[in-house]
Amino acid sequence: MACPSDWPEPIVRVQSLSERCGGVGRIPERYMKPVESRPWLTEGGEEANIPVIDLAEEGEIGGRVAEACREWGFLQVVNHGVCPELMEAAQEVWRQFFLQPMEVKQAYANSPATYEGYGSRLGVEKGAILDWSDYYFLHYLPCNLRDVNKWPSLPISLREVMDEYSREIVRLGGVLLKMLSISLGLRQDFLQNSFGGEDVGACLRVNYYPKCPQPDLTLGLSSHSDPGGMTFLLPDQNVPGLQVRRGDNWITVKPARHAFIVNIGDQIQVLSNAIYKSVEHRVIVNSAQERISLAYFYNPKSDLLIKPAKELLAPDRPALYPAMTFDEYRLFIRTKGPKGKSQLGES
Ligand SMILES: O=C(O)CCC(=O)C(=O)O
Repeated sequence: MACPSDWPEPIVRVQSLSERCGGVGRIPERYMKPVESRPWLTEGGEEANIPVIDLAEEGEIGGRVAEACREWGFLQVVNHGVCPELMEAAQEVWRQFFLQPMEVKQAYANSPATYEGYGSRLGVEKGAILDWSDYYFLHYLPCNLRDVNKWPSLPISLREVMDEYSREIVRLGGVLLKMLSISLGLRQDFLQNSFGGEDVGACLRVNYYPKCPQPDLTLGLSSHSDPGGMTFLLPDQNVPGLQVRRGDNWITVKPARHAFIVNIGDQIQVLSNAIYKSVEHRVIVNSAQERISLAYFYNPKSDLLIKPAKELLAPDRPALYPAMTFDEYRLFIRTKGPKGKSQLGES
């Protein structure tokens, strides 16, 4: 199975739809979710928030990291060593990119063959109900997939800022993998080695959620779990939107200042034999403000077999997943688009 080289229908930029309706009116039917998937924006917000972990804290944080990964599949890390100015610059260059005229962005229009570039849909199912967002997708690692000519050339500082930002995310990925290995009772280099050592994958999706005149009928990004290893999300500091599933509820994340929101992806759920959970999340939109987030996916080398760690198996805890490469695995989401956790056999 391979991804088709073109979209099944002409691409419509959500930003153009949003600008055309000027914040009032109706959204096209293609963006209206079935009633059971719509967000309930008027409900009293849950007070809970995902755990915040201070990486500079003295003493034992492993227990709290383990609890967050078991119970939430999500945590926020602060004092992670990435300079706040760099985080702000990364947000700002992408804001400037999306504010440019459509012709400039169109030069980077993507296709489902690799998804690299400027996009407006995930999945290639004809007639699918779409999400209220545009995005930009690019590869950083492995080096042979990195082609900076496919990164926007404007604003002028974007490539330099994103190169530095990417290096920092890869460094932080190593720190977190070590922490997760230890907290699972494995050798500290276990997860890094399972991911391919130095040969990990790293790619970025910058999500742009335009203002939406009927936010209660649609979603910026449908419920999904991340197919890869681990995600480092730089949320919009000013506009909430990310919701994490907690049983039958959706918790709206309140980002801590200059935090990264880190979530466990499906590959770590597999490697940990479901001790750590890759949890569904989704994004709501609003009629007052657009929102930008940077989701950096830190992934295993794509042709390595990923399977539950034998150290975590026992007669009463047999392997829950078959061995599979990440290449085979991610084809599911690239063809079907975001669909809960159905790729892990969970409904
Ligand atoms: O925009 C967000 O807050 C979340 C984005 C996300 O879940 C994704 O890009 O996979």
